[in-house]
Amino acid sequence: MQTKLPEYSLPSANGLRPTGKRSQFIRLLGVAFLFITWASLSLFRHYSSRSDVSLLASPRCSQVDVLVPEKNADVWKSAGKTISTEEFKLKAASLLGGAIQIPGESYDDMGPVGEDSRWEVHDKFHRYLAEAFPLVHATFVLEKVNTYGLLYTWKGSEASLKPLLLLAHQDVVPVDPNTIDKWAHPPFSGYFDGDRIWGRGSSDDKSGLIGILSSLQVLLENDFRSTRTIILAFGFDEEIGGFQGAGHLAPKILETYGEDSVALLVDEGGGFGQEYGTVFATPGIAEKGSMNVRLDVATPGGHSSVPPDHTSIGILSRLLVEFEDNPYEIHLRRGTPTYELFQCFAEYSKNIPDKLRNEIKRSAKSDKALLNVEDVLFQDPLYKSLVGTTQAIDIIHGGVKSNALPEQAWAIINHRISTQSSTSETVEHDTNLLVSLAARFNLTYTAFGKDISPSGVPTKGSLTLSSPNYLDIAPVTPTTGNKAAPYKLLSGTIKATYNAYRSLEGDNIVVGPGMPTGNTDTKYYWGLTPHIFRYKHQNSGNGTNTLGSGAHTVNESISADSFVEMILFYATLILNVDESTDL
Ligand SMILES: *[C@@H]1O[C@H](CO)[C@@H](O)[C@H](O)[C@H]1NC(C)=O
Ligand SMILES: *[C@@H]1O[C@H](CO)[C@@H](O)[C@H](O)[C@H]1NC(C)=O
Ligand SMILES: CC(=O)N[C@H]1CO[C@H](CO)[C@@H](O)[C@@H]1O
Repeated sequence: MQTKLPEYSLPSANGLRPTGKRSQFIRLLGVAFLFITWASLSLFRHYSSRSDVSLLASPRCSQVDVLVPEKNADVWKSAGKTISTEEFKLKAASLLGGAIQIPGESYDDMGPVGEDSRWEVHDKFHRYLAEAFPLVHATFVLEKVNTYGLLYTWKGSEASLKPLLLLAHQDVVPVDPNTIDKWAHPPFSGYFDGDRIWGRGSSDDKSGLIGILSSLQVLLENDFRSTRTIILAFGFDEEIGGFQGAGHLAPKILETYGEDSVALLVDEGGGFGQEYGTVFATPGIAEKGSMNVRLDVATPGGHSSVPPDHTSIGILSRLLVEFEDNPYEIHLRRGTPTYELFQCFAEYSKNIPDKLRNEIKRSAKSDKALLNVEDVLFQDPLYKSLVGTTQAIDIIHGGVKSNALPEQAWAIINHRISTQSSTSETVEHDTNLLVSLAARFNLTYTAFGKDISPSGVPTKGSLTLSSPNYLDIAPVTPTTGNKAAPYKLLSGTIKATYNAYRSLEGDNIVVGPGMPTGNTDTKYYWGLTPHIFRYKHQNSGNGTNTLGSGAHTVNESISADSFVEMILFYATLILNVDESTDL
């Protein structure tokens, strides 16, 4: 991380548009795939009472029917047959294993493409893909964007239909060399033990990338001919913000197809899993915003033998205490993705404690019940963080010598902005918070480009607030109403895949809105479609292990069965989207 961030002043929030500086910020964002389902479900454990409640139809968290390809039924059946063989599982495991063996680690201090040789490993990865998926490479046109970004296009026979866009990323987070001996199997072995495929990227996100290509390879082998254009965009630096990969791929696609030109976009994200008897899938339909706020305090220097009452460091400390003493007020609000997901739990979790179920249901009308639900849910800090605007003082700097008064001191506060709030609200909140302290310390006060110094006080120094970088909250993907066709198609596809993989009939998996705590490459794609889904059909089991797959840590692995089901999901999705007349 750079210690000196670029400075600029923030315009009114409505005027915020992606800029180079915004992109630099995106680099700083951690990417987490802690999806809401598992957090919440484990919370429900705090309640011990259990009772079985049958699934009842309800207007809240309404579910769609299983959606099975019809026009493409033959392709789906024959591809499904291939995918369900033991031979296919072995092949899939070996394809993923081979991909894991070509690391592609993204480090925070990566230099530009062409200058930093660490990017070059992706060349080898590209050669691997071309060999592993010959039919895909014979069918799709492949363009390389900013050298390592992969843009695959297969023009459908019907040019008037909006394309399907599938995303995944080639890069992985680095493996800490000190942890290598803690892995059950070496992190870049791609070892398949007959049950799981091991290594960095097995879950995040080489399974997505290899899963998408495998599904297309199988569909092509089974004579699929696409009506709708299919675009695949694989960035190569998602783990450090995606600026060089998705940051170049998205504008390129936008240039070719225009605004709002894509039917739907699916990127990595939430999966599915079971707790208390009900299986939930939680595609991410929203993402929080993010903003770094820098506080600069400047005061006159001098010898520390004749100090003022407050040095710049002392003043800065007091300002920071003010932040921690006044965290953002956080409330659960109706209509937000998190709240609607709780409604799904109340509606469909077979064994959720009655008391909590009733309160969640009552909260649709009763403010008191809403507060009760909030009380319970906010006992888990993860929830509070997901729902509200957070603040973390992450960098502090000041002083150069033990006998010299510090002329400058600065700190950076990282905010993750609630989907219920905005960049401008965050700016306003932080500005107002320090007004009286600026006056008390007799400082001139410049906040986000505006001079709001108190008048008539002698100047003892200056306080400047600025935002070196920020990311607005993502537009929320429609899940209800007349714009929800893509969400419904995705939901029906999830159900069809789940059933087909297990030879089940009827409704066996509930789909509800999810949200990641961090950001994905989708942040670059907002202009292409409002229908952005962060979903990977990955089985998280019984919800006991939040990052069960070891993503970003030791022992990252994926079960081969789960990977095969993921491939079936992509194949089903591609066929359903291909024949849909609703998109
Ligand atoms: C990784 O898995 C191995 C084998 O199951 C286990 O011995 C080891 O403790 C795990 N490492 C961590 C850090 O969980
Ligand atoms: C600010 O200025 C006022 C008016 O001169 C003075 O009374 C007060 O002590 C000053 N406060 C600080 C912290 O210097
Ligand atoms: C989704 C999933 O893997 N659920 C499992 C949870 O645990 C029960 C009991 O072991 C299994 O039967 C489910 O398949």
